[in-house]
Amino acid sequence: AVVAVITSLIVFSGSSAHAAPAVSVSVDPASKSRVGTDFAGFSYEKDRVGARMFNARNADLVKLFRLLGPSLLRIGGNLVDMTGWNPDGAGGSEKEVAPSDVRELSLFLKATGWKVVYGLNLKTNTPAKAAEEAAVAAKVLGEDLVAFEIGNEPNVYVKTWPEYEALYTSFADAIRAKVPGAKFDGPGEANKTAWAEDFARTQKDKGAKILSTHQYIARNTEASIPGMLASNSSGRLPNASAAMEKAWSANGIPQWRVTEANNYYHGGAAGVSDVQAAALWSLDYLSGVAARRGSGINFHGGTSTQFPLHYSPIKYSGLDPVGVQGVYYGELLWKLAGPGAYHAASVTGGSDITAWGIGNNAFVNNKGGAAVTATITLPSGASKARVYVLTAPSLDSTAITIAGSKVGKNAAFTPLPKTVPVSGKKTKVNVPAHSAVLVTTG
Ligand code: BDP
Repeated sequence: AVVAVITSLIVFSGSSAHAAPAVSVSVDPASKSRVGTDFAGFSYEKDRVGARMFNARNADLVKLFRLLGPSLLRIGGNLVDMTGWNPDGAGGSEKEVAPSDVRELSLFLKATGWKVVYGLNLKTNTPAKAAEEAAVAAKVLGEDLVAFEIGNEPNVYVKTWPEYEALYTSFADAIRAKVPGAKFDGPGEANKTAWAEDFARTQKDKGAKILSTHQYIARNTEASIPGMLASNSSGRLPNASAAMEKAWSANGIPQWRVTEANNYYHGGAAGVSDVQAAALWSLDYLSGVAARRGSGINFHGGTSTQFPLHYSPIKYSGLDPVGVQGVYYGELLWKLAGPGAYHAASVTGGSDITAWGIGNNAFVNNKGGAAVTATITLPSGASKARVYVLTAPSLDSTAITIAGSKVGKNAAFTPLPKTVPVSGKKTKVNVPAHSAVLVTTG
């Protein structure tokens, strides 16, 4: 009788769970852009260099960077314009950066394989001092230096483009005089793109390599999971990506990039910025920037002396990582697919589902509350695929896993992706509610 009861329970649960709603995902074989290895990066405050957060002996941090990399670390934030440069300093101070701190950063970059965009103080500095620091940074960082960024979000303290152009030029000219061939990114406005066209047009022949913007959805007093998840389909983020694509493509500057971003500014909000919903949000944002032919996003994080950074991909106690949070998992799932060509995808059926491809790999991002069965048409054929599910018990949960594995504070990550058959270009996968799935064929 026990056996009969168990059997009927199994049969009952099998039929009541009936087939999850069917969704069709068709990945466009054509591609207009490429996802490089450094697409999903990080952004940190400048004072973290003086504090020596970036040192090759910080073994857990080195491993957490390596798991996502090699990628691009952007150093800047509000603290770039409050941190001094002391060519004779002993180093190890949050207040000022000294040459030995830059050497520590360089060893960290060597240990992780990452490169850096190095921010210089604009607001409380002189062109001569910025040029002195730039010369040391260029010498110490060598090939690992991608560009200098002059000031953080200058639109907050400079009113007009002509004023900014004059100020930027006085710094960039002084830097170029000391560092021939110096490369720059800019203008890096906060939540605006008004100066992007002007910057691309006027600076592309003067060493500007990256046309940049910084984007957040809104202030943290507005933080909500539904608002965050909706932010990739309308509003500031997609509008800014469209404007950046336009300014970049019309003016022949090598690339455009979101050199600093995260969900809600003023540090984000616990329970929104650091949970499963933030992982799904970061994936859609990465896809949105790739669709607009951007070269990547530097998600802001680490720690700040201004306020807690709840949105930080890596969580810290002092200078040491204690674990990873929502945005790190989003960046990691993204990284598991690349590098490769970016492919748009169409989705029929279901709600709150987005999809795209990188190379011959596909993402299905199910923000909705219902599990679905997705039939995916890949860009090309394959015989089998591996399925990585990024999931958590709920959208506001921090218990996030990818293919059954969490990421430890020491970057321990042991995913066990399931293998599924591919017939021609088609494969079928289950996508749980509030979860993202990556199907890889490589
Ligand atoms: C950006 C700043 C960064 C802050 C962030 C925030 O560049 O330093 O941490 O806002 O407010 O505008 O969270």
